[in-house]
Amino acid sequence: MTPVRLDRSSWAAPPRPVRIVHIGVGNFSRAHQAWYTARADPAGAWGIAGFTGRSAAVADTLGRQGGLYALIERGPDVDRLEIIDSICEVRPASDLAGLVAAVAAPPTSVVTLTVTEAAYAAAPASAASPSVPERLVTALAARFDAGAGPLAIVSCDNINANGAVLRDLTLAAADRRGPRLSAWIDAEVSFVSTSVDRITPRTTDDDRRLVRRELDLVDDAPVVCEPFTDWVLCGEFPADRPPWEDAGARFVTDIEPWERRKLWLLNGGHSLLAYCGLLRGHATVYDAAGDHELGAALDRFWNLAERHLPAAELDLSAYRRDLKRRFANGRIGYPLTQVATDGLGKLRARVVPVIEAAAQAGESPEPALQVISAWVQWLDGVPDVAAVDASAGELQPVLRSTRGEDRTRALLGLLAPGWGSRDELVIATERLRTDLT
Ligand code: CS2
Repeated sequence: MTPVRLDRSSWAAPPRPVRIVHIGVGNFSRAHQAWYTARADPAGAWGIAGFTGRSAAVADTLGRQGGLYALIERGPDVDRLEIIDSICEVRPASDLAGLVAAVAAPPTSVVTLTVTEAAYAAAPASAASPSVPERLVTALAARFDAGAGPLAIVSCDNINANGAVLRDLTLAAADRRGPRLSAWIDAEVSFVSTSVDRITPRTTDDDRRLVRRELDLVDDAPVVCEPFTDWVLCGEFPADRPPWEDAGARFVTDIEPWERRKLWLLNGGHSLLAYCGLLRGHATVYDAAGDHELGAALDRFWNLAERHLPAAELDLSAYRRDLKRRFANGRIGYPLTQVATDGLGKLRARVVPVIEAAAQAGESPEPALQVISAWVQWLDGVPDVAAVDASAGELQPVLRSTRGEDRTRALLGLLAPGWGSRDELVIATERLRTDLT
């Protein structure tokens, strides 16, 4: 039988009406928010208009398929495939007019974002390539002018207090355009903080072949993810929202413990395995987690982080057990090079706070500093930092002009204010260099 090309003509249900705008349609958002929306909304009342993030390629492939794609849930033993149909339009990031129109449309009630950690660094905007908050403000200004009413903006990136950080950046960008717009955003637009979790490796040709074999479909844009998923949200939805709780999302009044648990243990653990693992010649999280010495380093890091997390509500031992199980899913093959990208922004969010918490408590931060040390060492071997870090603009001057301990000092200074002059951190980072390699 000749496989059918996946597109809207081969799909029975009509496209859902667009009520959500998503910025940063990558694999993760398609394994996560789009999956939650599809699952929570069987009647098809909530469609997503997606805009790409850094890579525009998915606008073509997914756009040709009318937003449809197969999601491959890759368990330790089997794959489960389903077609996700919550995305109805896909546009490139360059389509600012499209974003403006979608956000200003009265039926739109929610804007979700997965734009990566680097987008939250208060980068100076330029007219040629506006920052994410600048684009958001342009779109919000149009909504204000259209009198289209309140809206919720939901950040789904791996940084602490992501909603509050995005709110500050957006209000600062709005202030530059005049007080009426920022007053309206302040009163009518809510910024929801969320903690998101689902391990989503890059798609391979084997995955495309699997969809062809299993579903008789030609899908150029399938997504692979682990079966586990979690979404914790905190904030108001002044318009409406899909009943995401029907798909397992949790709404809480205090997000901080949840986001810290996830950022420090899962993401921090990933970064430890990535930098130390790459230096030791491993390729995937599975390989690195199976390395005895790295497993022990991970436990030391988690022990330190755990001492600075609230124990009672978080059930940390079960969480850690679960993480070990998730990292040991050999069929996921999550590449360490994928985790290693964008280290500057990622480490600021997932490892720096653990080091600060330990230092403030008078404890040795070394189990966490080990990750920074491995990152510094790994950067020494990176030929072109622009290819591996969205914050290359900050890293390049340091990498060009420093060597050895000076470089370590300068990199620490980029990670956190004041760290460049903390001799004890510089010395320990240098000393830890050889520990796990
Ligand atoms: C990973 C995350 O690549 C990385 O930096 O740590 O993408 C991680 O897989 C997700 O946050 C899991 O929810």
